[in-house]
Amino acid sequence: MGRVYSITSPAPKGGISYKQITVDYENMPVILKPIYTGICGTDRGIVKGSLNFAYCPLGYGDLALGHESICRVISAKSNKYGIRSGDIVVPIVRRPGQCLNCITGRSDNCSDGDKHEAGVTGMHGFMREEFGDSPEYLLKVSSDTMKEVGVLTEPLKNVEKAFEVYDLVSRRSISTDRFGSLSEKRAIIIGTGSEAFLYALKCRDYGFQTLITNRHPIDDLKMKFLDTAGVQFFDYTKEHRDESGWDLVIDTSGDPGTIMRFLRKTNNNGNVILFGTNGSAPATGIDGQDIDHIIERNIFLIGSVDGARVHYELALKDLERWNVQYGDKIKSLITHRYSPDDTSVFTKKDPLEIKSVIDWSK
Ligand code: DN4
Ligand code: BGC
Ligand code: ZN
Ligand code: ZN
Repeated sequence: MGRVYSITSPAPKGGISYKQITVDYENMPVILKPIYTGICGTDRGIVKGSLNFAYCPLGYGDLALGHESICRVISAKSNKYGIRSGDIVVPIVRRPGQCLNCITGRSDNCSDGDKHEAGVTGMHGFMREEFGDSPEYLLKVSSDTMKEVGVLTEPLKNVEKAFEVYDLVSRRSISTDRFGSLSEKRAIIIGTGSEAFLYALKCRDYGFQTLITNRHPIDDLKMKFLDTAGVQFFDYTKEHRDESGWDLVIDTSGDPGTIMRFLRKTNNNGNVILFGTNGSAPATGIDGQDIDHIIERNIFLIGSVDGARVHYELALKDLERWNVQYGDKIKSLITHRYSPDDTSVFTKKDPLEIKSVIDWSK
């Protein structure tokens, strides 16, 4: 069975444990061994007990964690998806229920909530020495160069999905500038975690003037990375860079007060993507003027979660392209590598972290 990161009673109690839980997988058609599993705000939120939507699989009092991973196929029964022993794959997190969106391949837009997510909602995750899966939920990674940065496929697929929604809603008006581009349009990303960095790269691909902000300064390594990508950082508690307003606001903090601060400076026909989730964030006040501002300026609020297979595919393509465009820099997004024996990564976040991964070869 080997090592499994699991937690008991995800919410409201929370708390990481490191024990052997028995999950039968031997009869599954594909057996996988993780190469890397990534850690993000969702894992830490579950461990802290602040994500009330997390729950254990039916019949279990524990949940094996892990939804971001890149794995080696140890063995595979013959299948029509071309998954073979030795392949490198990224497993899909969300598993469909019975609603129309789910049965048509868009469980990211599940209509009744009756889906499951590995390591999050009712399904054991990938932070296990070995686990089993069905081939239809595995995405083959063809190039060996993606073995490392491929672990970013899962977090990036969320960004791809959010931009699919952005593409749809931004068509309601002319969203480009006088040159027909976005070079005079301004995007702001709230938060400086791994998802925020991926959003920043995507905003640059779109051609936005891209800024990223937090309530404290960030270290030189992060600054250097942002500099390479042409993204500006500012600490909003010290500086104001909102004189000409925002055309796109992307929140990864989940903090209502901070969201409102930037929403109040959103331009006509602006879009606000709400992405960060933090059930323990404090309440904030919204008054009539805020509502008027949203209405009179045609501001569109987008809530976006998860992504479908198509977004995993887009994410892989973007990572391959960025790997060429930014060279080794893209690898530097993975700042920390932990041994599976070290559970501290779930409760502490090193200020220098962009993406922490567990290296299962350790
Ligand atoms: P993360 O690394 O915890 O990033 C959150 C960022 O927000 C950190 O840089 C925080 O800074 C920053 N932050 C917190 N409060 C504030 C504030 N008041 N003002 C400015 N910045 C603030 O998490 P992540 O990058 O892995 O994910 C971002 C969020 O998206 C998390 O809440 C996830 O649960 C959520 N998420 C949603 C989806 C989805 O909808 C997918 C993946 C993640 P500091 O506290 O670290 O200094 O599909
Ligand atoms: C995952 C998504 C998932 C979301 C909410 C995120 O960390 O990337 O696939 O839908 O958490 O559970
Ligand atoms: Zn994640
Ligand atoms: Zn559904």
